[in-house]
Amino acid sequence: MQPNDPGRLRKAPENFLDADGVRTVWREAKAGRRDFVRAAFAAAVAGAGAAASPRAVAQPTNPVPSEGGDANILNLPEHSRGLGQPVATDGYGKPSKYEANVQRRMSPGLTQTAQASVSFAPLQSLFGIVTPSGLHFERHHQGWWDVDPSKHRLMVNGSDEKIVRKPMVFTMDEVMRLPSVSRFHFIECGANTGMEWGNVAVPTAQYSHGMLSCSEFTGVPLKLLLDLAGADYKRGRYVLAEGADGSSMTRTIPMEMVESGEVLVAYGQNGEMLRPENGYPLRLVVPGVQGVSWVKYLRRIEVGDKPYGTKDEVLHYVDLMPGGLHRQYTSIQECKSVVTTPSGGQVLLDKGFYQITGLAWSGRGKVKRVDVSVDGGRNWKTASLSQPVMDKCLTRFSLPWTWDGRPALIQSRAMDDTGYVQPTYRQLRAVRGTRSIYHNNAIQTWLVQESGEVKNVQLS
Ligand SMILES: Nc1nc2c(c(=O)[nH]1)N[C@H]1C(S)=C(S)[C@@H](COP(=O)(O)O)O[C@H]1N2
Ligand SMILES: [Mo]
Repeated sequence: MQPNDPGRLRKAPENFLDADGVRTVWREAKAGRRDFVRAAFAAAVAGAGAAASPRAVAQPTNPVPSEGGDANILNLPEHSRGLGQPVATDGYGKPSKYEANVQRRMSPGLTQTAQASVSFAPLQSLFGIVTPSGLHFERHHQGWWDVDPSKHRLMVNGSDEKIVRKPMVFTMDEVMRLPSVSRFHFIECGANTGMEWGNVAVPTAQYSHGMLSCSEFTGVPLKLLLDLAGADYKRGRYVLAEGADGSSMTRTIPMEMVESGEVLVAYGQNGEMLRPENGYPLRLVVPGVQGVSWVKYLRRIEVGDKPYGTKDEVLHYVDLMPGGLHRQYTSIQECKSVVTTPSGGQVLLDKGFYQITGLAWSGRGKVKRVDVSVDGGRNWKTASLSQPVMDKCLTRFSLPWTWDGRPALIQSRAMDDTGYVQPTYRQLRAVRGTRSIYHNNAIQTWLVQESGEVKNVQLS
């Protein structure tokens, strides 16, 4: 479609604000001030350099230069006249300085400590489905390490001598000599969107949904390592994965997942080695399963005949249900989606054309369909899905929309190839109550106000 009335959009405030600015947005969002975005933008415009300011983003594109002319097209800029820079000799490329505010960020809404342990990916600033490695979200239970790969070892053993006949210790070189596969998968922390359970309207998609990332992972199927070590798949129905950091991160993985060939012992992420924050030099990739099972700095796999019931399974990552029951061992990330544009913190500057776009995913398979509503779920239109649509991977959806300038309630609702449909908050709370932290996959609503400002709201 050829949009002949292009609407103009300001990006989320994170793109323009420094850390202090983000904290201000947060405080004002929490205080419920309707005009917090406007205030933040005033500050941002005053503070930012010309090229990075929202004004630059909002430049109208006139077919004919207006009276007096647009200096930016009439005058040859310096970079068209002089000699550019020689090849970048610092050995590793960086984003443009004008993109410096596209950052993963700690949530100013969480308790700030010297040892911050979560950062969120800036979903509202990203295109396609792959998260650049430097913007991948982080969650560290005991801080991150840059582990020396020449000293790193992976041990494969059994809970007794018979369950793994030939326990083995692999060096990185040995792991990397084996036949490898590369696959695109999302990773989502089970606590992603956790604050919304308590109806805390975090201001942007970064903080509501940013414990989510997607990469091409390269590694060896765990099944291959277990085969080499002579695992007994009749008795050995579970594996325990252990990380080499101080958090004693240990999780039970059912053997069916391993036998399917999906679980990877990965060293590659987006074409290069894993980043230290993401588990360098080795991490487990458990497609569809909540992030905590993707053990980083992976150093040991034990095969056993029953679930291990480790601290991160019985004490943590447990959901309090209505009636006081605890829900345990819920590891799969159910079908979910979020609109990233327009999303909280962004501002629509004009009526007219916008491309509504966002991300959908399911821990059970492929995204089959995404519907989008601009009236809070009364009417739905089916969005188009960008190809390829992959298994347990982020899927980009989009729908053209003409904003008439009146308030709109924007939602997306994903369905996966099992037929499961993403629930509303009302449906989710009817089953799960209000006291959970984990596994919130409810439909997200963004309110576009008449002013064009977009806010995080929940429909009851
Ligand atoms: N060894 C180890 N593995 C770990 C963790 C950890 O703290 N230590 N955190 C887990 C949690 S809770 C999540 S959500 C993911 C986060 O992965 P990322 O930091 O690469 O985004 O790693 C998981 N694996
Ligand atoms: Mo997590």
